[in-house]
Amino acid sequence: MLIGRPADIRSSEITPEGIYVRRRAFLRLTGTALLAGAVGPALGATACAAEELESGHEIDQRAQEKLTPFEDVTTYNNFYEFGTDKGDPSKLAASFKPQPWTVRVDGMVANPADYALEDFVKPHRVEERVYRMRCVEAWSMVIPWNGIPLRDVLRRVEPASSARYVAFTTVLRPSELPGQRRPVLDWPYTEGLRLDEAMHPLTILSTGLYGKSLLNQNGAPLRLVVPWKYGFKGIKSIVRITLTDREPPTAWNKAAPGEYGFYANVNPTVDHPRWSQAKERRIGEFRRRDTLMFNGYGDQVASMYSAMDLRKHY
Ligand SMILES: Nc1nc2c(c(=O)[nH]1)N[C@H]1C(S)=C(S)[C@@H](COP(=O)(O)O)O[C@H]1N2
Ligand SMILES: [Mo]
Repeated sequence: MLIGRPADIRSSEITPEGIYVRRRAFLRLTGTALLAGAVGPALGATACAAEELESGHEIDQRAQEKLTPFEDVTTYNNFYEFGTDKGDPSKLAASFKPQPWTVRVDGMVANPADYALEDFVKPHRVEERVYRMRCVEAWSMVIPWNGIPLRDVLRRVEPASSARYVAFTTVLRPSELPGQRRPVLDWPYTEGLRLDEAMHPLTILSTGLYGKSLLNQNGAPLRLVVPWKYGFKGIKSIVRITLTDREPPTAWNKAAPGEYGFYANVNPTVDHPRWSQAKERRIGEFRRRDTLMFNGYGDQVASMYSAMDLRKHY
């Protein structure tokens, strides 16, 4: 059952972490799931999961991974617009104003427009996706996102047949984003995907996590989530989405092209010049884990890269 936008969900209806943990197996088996928030449907989902598990359904070992606690997801962040320390965003983000918010869709599309965020999200089902997230700095989390598939949005604006890439731009607002007053990156932060990556069903635009609207430090009110890529591809606080026929410049690639490629697929066999990518530290755990090819989503995404040398296109 799908309810509305996370913003519509009353705090009394927010699913507590314990219920999220019990719903996990079901979420993995279906790949996506039900709305965020309401406890009734969540319990229904748990019952379904139990039935499927007892009937001997194949269980993905990785389904046993625990969700990263809300506290860690919202206080250990990379969002350089607020500063370069992991604790800066949660400390400095309170004065940022994520509403009202407008998203410009332009470039090679049949329907370019400036959308009020509500209108942008409203036509789409807000789904919950529990994704493993992997930062290029070799730490990882498991996060229950709420969002809409990017491909639903793109189909609605109708990319031209000549479009091959999607470019994204973060808001430029140095008065509220103190990090933008210093030339740490070439502001505003930009990112991009190839059109097939953008249309992949795993790729979402997130509006919330743990059934609540995104907090500013996580990229309110709208950010990209691409679970098989390093975290820096997940651009936050998006104000513009542009369809183009050229690979768009991206903030980290411009800053250090030898360290951050355009593709940035999680790959334990291709090291970053400063960090091995073979293992990762799951936030909240002590022993390091092996990093999985494509962050564990290879069955679903590897075919998009079969003709590419992933050492060259890192
Ligand atoms: N605009 C913007 N988006 C950004 C970043 C940033 O500094 N600015 N950091 C990226 C990096 S490196 C990571 S790992 C993720 C972290 O997202 P989280 O803090 O919600 O976990 O956001 C990505 N999106
Ligand atoms: Mo990152």
